[in-house]
Amino acid sequence: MRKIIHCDCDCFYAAVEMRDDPSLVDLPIAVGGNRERRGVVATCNYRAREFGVKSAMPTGQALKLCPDLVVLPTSMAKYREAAMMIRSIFFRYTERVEPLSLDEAFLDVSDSRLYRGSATLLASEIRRVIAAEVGVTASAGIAQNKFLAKIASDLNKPDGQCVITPEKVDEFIKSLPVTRIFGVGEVTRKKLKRMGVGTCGELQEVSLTQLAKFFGSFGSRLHALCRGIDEREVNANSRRKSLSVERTFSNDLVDCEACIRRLPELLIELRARLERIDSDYWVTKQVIKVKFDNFTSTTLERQLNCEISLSSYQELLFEAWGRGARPVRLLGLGVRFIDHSEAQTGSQLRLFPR
Ligand code: DCP
Ligand code: MG
Repeated sequence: MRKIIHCDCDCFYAAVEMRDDPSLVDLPIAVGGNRERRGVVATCNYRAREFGVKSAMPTGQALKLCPDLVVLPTSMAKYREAAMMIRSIFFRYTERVEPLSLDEAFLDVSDSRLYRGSATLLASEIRRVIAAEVGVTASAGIAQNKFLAKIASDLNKPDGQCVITPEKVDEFIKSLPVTRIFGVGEVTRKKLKRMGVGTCGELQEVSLTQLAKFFGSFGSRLHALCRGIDEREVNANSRRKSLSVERTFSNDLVDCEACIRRLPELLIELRARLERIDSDYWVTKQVIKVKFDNFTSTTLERQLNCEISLSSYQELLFEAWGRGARPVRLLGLGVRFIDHSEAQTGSQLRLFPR
């Protein structure tokens, strides 16, 4: 039986800002772009969340919900520094650390002898050290696999932790909404709903054959996850090869121009995601994905000569759209990476903008 800890900082960017200016602690604060420039909230503290403010919300809307909201610009260098300190704390306890983004990671502590092998006590210790040395709080989930640990870390946020012991898994998973399964987005959720499935318990009633028929290879993964089974290793060397954001539109975009109009918002989202991963990734390609109303899809990628830019996504989109030339239900925007540590001195490689 493995022991996995998923550790995730609480309102991370906002927590760093509150640490550096304690007068902010009791105020509702958000970090992100300002209203005038039509920015979005990257995150906000828990005080602001009481007003309904949340990540990815336009700052203008956040200020309507919470007129006293203090909006601070992002200071990525500071967040990165805090993130690196946190990461080095993880490595004191195990080498098997898999960072997911700046503020979260999986730790496989199966072999740890500290605290007589109690992952629960180990998680509290790690959280205590992070608070003492970095000055921000983190929450943790402890379970036998990554899937359950990640869900658990959300349950007692902020500054809390939750253990799902092996004997509790069956009971826990039964009532879990299927939307908590990574990869179950709006489209899958609706499909499942039509099948009468809303929870993992209900999903367990659907046969593997049926799931494979409806969801292809994702079907067998659903079959396992809804039973709390997840064999994925904590992979300390895993490197991302790509990153993308995509959106399915409730109304199809009628033509190429309508698609192009949606690019800026997707690009903002992509840039924010890029900032949250390590800085030693080099972007080598820009990728665009278009899914048409007849469910055919096409992707197009292009080597990057300089920074990622709206104009080159526009060009790619224009070309990709031309392959189907019909209404579009989904647009995706992405990049491919080369790992900095493997990177040769290629003339076409550039670090993405910060
Ligand atoms: N972030 C962002 N844009 C988003 C989501 C997050 O820029 N749409 C940034 C700001 C967050 C950080 O990434 O501080 C970590 O993301 P989390 O999803 O872990 O959110 P928080 O740590 O802010 O809050 P929580 O306490 O819910 O984990
Ligand atoms: Mg977090």
